[in-house]
Amino acid sequence: RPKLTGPELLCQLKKKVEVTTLTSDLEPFSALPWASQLPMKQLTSDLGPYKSCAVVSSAGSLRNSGLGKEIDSHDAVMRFNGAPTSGFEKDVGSKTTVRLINSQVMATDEHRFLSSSLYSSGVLVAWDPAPFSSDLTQWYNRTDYPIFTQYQRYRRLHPQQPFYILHPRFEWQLWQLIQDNMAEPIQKNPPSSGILGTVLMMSLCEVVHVYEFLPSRRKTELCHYYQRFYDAACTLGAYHPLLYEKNLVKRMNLGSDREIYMDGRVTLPGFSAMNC
Ligand code: NCC
Repeated sequence: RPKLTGPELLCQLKKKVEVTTLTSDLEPFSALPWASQLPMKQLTSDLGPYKSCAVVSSAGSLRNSGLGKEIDSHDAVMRFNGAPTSGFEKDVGSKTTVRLINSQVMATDEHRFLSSSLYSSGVLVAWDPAPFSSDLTQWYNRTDYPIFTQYQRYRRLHPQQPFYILHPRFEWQLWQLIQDNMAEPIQKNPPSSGILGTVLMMSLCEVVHVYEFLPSRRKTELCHYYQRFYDAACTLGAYHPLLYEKNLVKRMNLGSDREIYMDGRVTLPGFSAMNC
């Protein structure tokens, strides 16, 4: 199989991976009593389009980056899981337009998902590592973490806040694209929140800047910019095919290697701005 160029990869991504969310009319959810809590429309038809967007990884290398102003200058900013802005504004900014969270964050006590104000601003998007090619009923009856009970609880507490759930098909379409472009077999676990969110923003924005997903000169074993916890696996991956995701993003980057090295910044075109 020939190795695709950056532009070819981008076009394949646009063609093969569709950002899909659960809607209230989707089976089997439509038959459930709480189905009306799900949005009526797709995230991609409710949100944007934006001109310029920032995706802020939670990497420890954001510490002392001074990127806050630059990040906030974008029209929309995506953050992940429990990543805070308060106290870290200089390095990560303060604007949050979309927060992508995994089901573990929704369901484990330490994150205080139902009570913390961290989650109550902006648009929420949640995902759960669904089994590969499982149908929705199978997944619903056996989610990794109780994403649906927590979703219903949260929606009752915050009925006005937009809150979407990613369709597992999107996770596995992206996983397949990563696998199709790697020489070796990769682990059959869904891609990380970081790459899921990057592709989500590519479908909403003309241009997407991703910060410290590809580590800069500040590369560190510090896992998150907001916690004193050290583990190189946070940057290199263990459960997620993170190294392969990063390889792909490196190939798709429109910016220079120097921008990665100095600022940890990658520049990707939005789907609407691509001529495929
Ligand atoms: O760590 P996490 O991700 O919340 O980080 C969000 C995304 O930023 C990128 N990242 C992060 C740290 C780092 N040093 N380098 C990076 O490139 C990754 O793309 C990452 O996806 C997740 O993907 O949802 C993840 O969530 C955590 C954890 O569940 C939450 O932080 C809540 O505590 C996972 N950690 C564990 O399960 C222990 C992590 O594997 C992936």
